[in-house]
Amino acid sequence: MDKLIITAALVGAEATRADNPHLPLTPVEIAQAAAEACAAGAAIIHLHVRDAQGQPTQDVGIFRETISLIRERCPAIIQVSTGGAVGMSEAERLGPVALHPEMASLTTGTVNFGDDVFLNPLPLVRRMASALQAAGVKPEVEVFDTGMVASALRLQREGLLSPPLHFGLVLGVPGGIPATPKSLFHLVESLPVGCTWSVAAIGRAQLPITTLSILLGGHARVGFEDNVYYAKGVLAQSNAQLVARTARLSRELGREVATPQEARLILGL
Ligand code: KMH
Ligand code: ZN
Repeated sequence: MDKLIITAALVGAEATRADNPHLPLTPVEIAQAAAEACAAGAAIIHLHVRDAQGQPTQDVGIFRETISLIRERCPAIIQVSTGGAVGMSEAERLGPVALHPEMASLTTGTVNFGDDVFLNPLPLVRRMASALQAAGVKPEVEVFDTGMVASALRLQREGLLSPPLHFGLVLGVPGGIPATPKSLFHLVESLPVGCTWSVAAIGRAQLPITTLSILLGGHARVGFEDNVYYAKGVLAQSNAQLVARTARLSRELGREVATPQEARLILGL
């Protein structure tokens, strides 16, 4: 097995300070959280940013400032979100790709997202994949449900995604694939030979499902975007606390944790 690549999803678009008062919101807070997460074992920062009101935004200036502050503080791989928040336009979502980050997320299908719809019709996904290719940015194919793996393979056949693909399997979004071991086994069985894959799970499923990924040879994503609790009824103190637990568990299970530089080699960056 490769060393474990831990991704820290620090803020996302949905969590609020009411959910967890330690949620980082400003560029400086996000950069500080990134540095702490990196020191605790994270190799990738999955990056969303917020505006001055704490609302999700894909503003290029805020991304630029945040990325620059992160780079001053740590060597983590930066993976910008192109999902943004539900309802954002294609142009907004693609905004941070202009900054040529090393990676960007790319969701390959539409999914119910709680009471909302995270809309990703295939023509839109094709245009976004093409934009990532043109910018030389490695996609993490975000999979919220089974059909999204098949759609990614279709885009690969069309030449819009280049193998080896890297997948981010996100389990437990209300409307997406449930966060169960059976669902994870099913997704993993449907992945193409030679790909790399990381697992995220929402809420209380984050700990058991990412731990299962460590055992199965996948990578793991943790952080406030997906879960703000450390244990039942106990809020996490920081993203780094969640990263540190994942790193500790992995080492206890006999799997070393990748540095950002080792992760670059594993992912072919
Ligand atoms: N906030 C979700 C609607 C991504 O970052 O690419 C989409 C999302 C996926 O978080
Ligand atoms: Zn995200």
